[in-house]
Amino acid sequence: MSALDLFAIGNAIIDQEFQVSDTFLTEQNLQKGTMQLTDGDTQAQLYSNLRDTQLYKGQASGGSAANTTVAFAALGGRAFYGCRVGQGESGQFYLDGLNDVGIRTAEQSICDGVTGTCMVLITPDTERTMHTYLGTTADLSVNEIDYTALTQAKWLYIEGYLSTSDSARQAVLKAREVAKQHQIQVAVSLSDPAMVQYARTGLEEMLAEGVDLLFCNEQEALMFTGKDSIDEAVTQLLVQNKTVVITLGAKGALVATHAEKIYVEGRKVNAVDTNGAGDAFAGAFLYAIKKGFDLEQAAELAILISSEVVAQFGPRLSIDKYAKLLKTMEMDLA
Ligand code: 26A
Repeated sequence: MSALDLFAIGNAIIDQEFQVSDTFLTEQNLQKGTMQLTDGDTQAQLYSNLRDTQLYKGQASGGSAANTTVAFAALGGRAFYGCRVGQGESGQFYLDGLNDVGIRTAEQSICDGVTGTCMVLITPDTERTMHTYLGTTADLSVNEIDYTALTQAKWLYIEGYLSTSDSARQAVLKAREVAKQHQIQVAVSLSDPAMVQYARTGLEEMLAEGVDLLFCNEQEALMFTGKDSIDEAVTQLLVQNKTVVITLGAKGALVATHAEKIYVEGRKVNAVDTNGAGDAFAGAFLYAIKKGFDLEQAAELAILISSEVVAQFGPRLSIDKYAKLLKTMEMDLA
């Protein structure tokens, strides 16, 4: 039996969350709903403006694939996170956030440089705008990945966000090679419309001949395929990928394979912050698959967990909440 259910590779980023006004975004030349990459000095200036004028909601470990892995582990899965953090307090805070949920990390994850930081700005319409300084995670490479641990996993999960970094892409390509040799299933998330727009070649390289499970949202699916409708986009994505899962925000999700297309409705919640909803969705979906749920049930669990993420601040739920929600669903199924 595999000792690990999931080996994920992704950026290590600490989120600083603020509730901001629309005017603030305009003043700072930030485009709502986007993720923008920046340098350390520019981010420090923005942080100082934020602290002076906007409402600080706190610090949380983020990083898209890490949020996914946390949901997966908190639901009961055995997981490993391959990442790169800086030495010192921030890096330790970041790894502790993973290890506390039982996620294993490699010693070689701690490197020179500073841990990545993301300013997550939440406007009153619950939309999130991100301003990311990658720091040392930009240099994530084959050296930080424990490929021996990977051989013990059933699934490899890769975030599309890695597509901008040459060294991270090399790490991903090697991981895919190992996955192929060991019959490990592969899941990839397209991560962000900005990646589809600006790092398409890198994404295509990471997707290679297709994957077992592809996660994306509506906008990413349309942009990536160049199609006008979700139906056409799905057909195109299924040419190379076995299962495609498209999140549709409040409308729910669509799961498609060559054999079937399943729409699962969203749940009505009092939304306050959409940050990390897609990440939690992927983690819960993967966990449900591992647990033997069918695709529809997997989407239902994923929607249940991600709708709770939307109803609170920050990309992760308190740890005991994931398993409680799973129990509720299992009781409904019984
Ligand atoms: C390469 N970039 C820009 C990123 C990210 C990122 N995760 C990986 N790579 N920029 C922001 N995030 C994370 O996305 C989560 C929400 O989906 C943030 O840390 C946030 O927790």
